[in-house]
Amino acid sequence: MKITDAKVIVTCPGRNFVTLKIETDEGVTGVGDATVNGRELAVASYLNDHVIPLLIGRDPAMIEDTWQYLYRGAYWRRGPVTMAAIAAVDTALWDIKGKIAGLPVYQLLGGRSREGVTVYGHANADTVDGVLQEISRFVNLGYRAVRVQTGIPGIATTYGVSKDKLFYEPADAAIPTEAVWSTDRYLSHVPSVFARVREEFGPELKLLHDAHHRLTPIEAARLGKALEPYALTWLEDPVPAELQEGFRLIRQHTTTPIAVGEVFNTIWDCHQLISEQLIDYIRTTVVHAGGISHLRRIFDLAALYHVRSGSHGATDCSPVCMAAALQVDISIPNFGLQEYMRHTDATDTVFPHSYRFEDGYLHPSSEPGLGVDIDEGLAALYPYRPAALPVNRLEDHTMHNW
Ligand code: CS2
Ligand code: MG
Repeated sequence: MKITDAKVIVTCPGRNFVTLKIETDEGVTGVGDATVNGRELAVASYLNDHVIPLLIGRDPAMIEDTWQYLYRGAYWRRGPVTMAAIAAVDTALWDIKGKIAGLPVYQLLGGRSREGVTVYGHANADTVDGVLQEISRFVNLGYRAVRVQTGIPGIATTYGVSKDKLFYEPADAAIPTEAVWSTDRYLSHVPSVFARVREEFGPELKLLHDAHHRLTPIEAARLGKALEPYALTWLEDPVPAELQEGFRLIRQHTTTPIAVGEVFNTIWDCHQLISEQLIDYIRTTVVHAGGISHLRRIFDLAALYHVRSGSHGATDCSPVCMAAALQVDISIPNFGLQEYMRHTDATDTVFPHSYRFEDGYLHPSSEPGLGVDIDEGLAALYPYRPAALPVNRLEDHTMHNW
């Protein structure tokens, strides 16, 4: 069997997505998500100019050799663009392998390890009362876990509080919009929000919170300690994670579990965090961390150190990424949680898929392959639209982390 062609499809059914479709001489095709929010065209070019010419004529069954070829052969290894391109190829080849075998990919990864994939939704609002309403909505939809994000008094807008409640698209302008941030206001407000949430919903509901890379380790330690009475499932991205040993300081002060990794793209980005047990959940996902093959390596390393998965699943992870992530989630032994930010109806129509939400779980497709495709005709109706993620400045205008 040979790869005969591959194409990059950029579409914008409400937000931009980049999808790789690989074709073979036996008519079997496979798809892979290559979307990096705000850098979509960079990945599209990397695929078109530096990857697809190398794929033509290769045996699609040689998934590992192709991964190693594209990784080691790049010379300039790692990084979000390179690894998203490799991820898309890897995912599409697993899709093809499943179709050839007549099996869903999870059967090639060792089969099911659980009935369903527990997911969490995003409850967010400007006010605490609004948050309580949103949490009720997700509980009534059957969610067992909810991420809680609120507005901060004295700050006009903040991460995670979206206009549209079912999905969240922060990349809202061609030139980054600028938000203002105050760590002091944030730290003095958030614990009171979780006190109200626990008072309203009791101890059972799994609660999560995303600090979105905005604190220093001692600030994160202070927040983690303040949140201990509310028993969060995880505090996410407390600090920018380039300094992996910086998490030792957080660990010294708080038992609030830590989740990190959505911006990581290789196992080396999280090796120290995992092997020193500085985190409790690793949030790497298919599209950003080298595809199904590399994600499995990360989760297998994590399993040695009691670290569970908690894969990123924001709106900018396409249904192709979600379909692939669920094939991994259902099979690994150390699954933790899967983020599930729903997509617009237009997106779901462009990407027909057979995973489904039921009773707080996502259930992966059992069709051969990944159980997702892209309708190229429909995709062509939604041309690319320049969109960048916001930037964040402190109140004195100093650049901060968004
Ligand atoms: C967030 C993401 O879902 C999350 O945990 O961190 O929404 C993130 O802000 C976006 O994926 C960025 O494109
Ligand atoms: Mg996050």
